[in-house]
Amino acid sequence: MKHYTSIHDLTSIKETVKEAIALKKNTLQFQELGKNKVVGLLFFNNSLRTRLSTQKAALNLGMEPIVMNFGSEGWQLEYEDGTVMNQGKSEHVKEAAQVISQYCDVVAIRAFAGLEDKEKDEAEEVLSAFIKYASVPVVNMESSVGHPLQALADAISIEEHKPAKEKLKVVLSWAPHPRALPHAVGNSFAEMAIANEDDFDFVITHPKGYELNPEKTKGATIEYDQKKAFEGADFIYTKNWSSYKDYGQVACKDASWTITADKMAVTDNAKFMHCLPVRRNVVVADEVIDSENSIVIAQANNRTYAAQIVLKKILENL
Ligand code: AN0
Ligand code: CP
Repeated sequence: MKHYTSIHDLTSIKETVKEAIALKKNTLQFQELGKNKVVGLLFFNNSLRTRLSTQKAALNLGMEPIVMNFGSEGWQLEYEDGTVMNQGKSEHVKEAAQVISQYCDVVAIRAFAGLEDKEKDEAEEVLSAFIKYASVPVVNMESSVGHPLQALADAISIEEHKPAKEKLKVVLSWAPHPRALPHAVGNSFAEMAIANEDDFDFVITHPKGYELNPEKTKGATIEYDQKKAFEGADFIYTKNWSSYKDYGQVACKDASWTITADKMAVTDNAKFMHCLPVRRNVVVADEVIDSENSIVIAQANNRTYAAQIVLKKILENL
């Protein structure tokens, strides 16, 4: 594998999940693979899990992680070609990406959607510029439209916590949030779940008008009645996203979409999942996130092994 920008960069999600679970049993077995190799983690936005778990993954592989926060520490980058740079931006991504490639064997990038200009977000300005100008492999640590390391960790978590059933009912439920959030987590979870359609009966539930990009959800069942969607579910994956149609707007803050124990009661003893960070008692009630069925902490732990298996595949191909 060269770059990891989407879950579809994996030859097989199923095989990768198996490999990650095997890796978990002996996390330091590939220490030689990353020896004298550097991964540069570039953050254009905040992070807790991605930042720490990707560093941990690199250390487990014997790599040296170096981290830079562009939001507060880097020069402001210009992305447009041919601009007269006489405004706020100090450096063009053309130079920045080539320079960083001389210091790093792999570059990983977090750059959220701006949620103002749909076309610009869908063009993945930051991620694509690094793929274009960097001479080393690029890993997506949540871009405008995807969070494939999260989706891989989610797939690992489902495999580890699934009941013994032929087919699992996996539900992605929108929940309210005071701020406008990106579509990346929802998109990547949907892509992963749809790719697993032989094993998952995948349902997305959200208020009318909150449809994600239909290209990302082709093959999923959309159910506007949240309680109906929850019936018989094995996994409830919750996430807020802002409107896609009315791009970036918070059109609904309806508290009746919060995940509560009475909704979980209609599931088949479903596990509760969320990528974190989560706003308690807005997105999910304490009684659910603190319940035995909540696997959010185990899910966050799997971020390390998702990143580790991805970095391992990239190192093997250097
Ligand atoms: C981000 C999002 O919704 O994309 C990161 C989630 C991993 N969440 C927030 O900004 C709260
Ligand atoms: N789930 C996730 O990506 O968390 P962070 O934003 O804290 O990295």
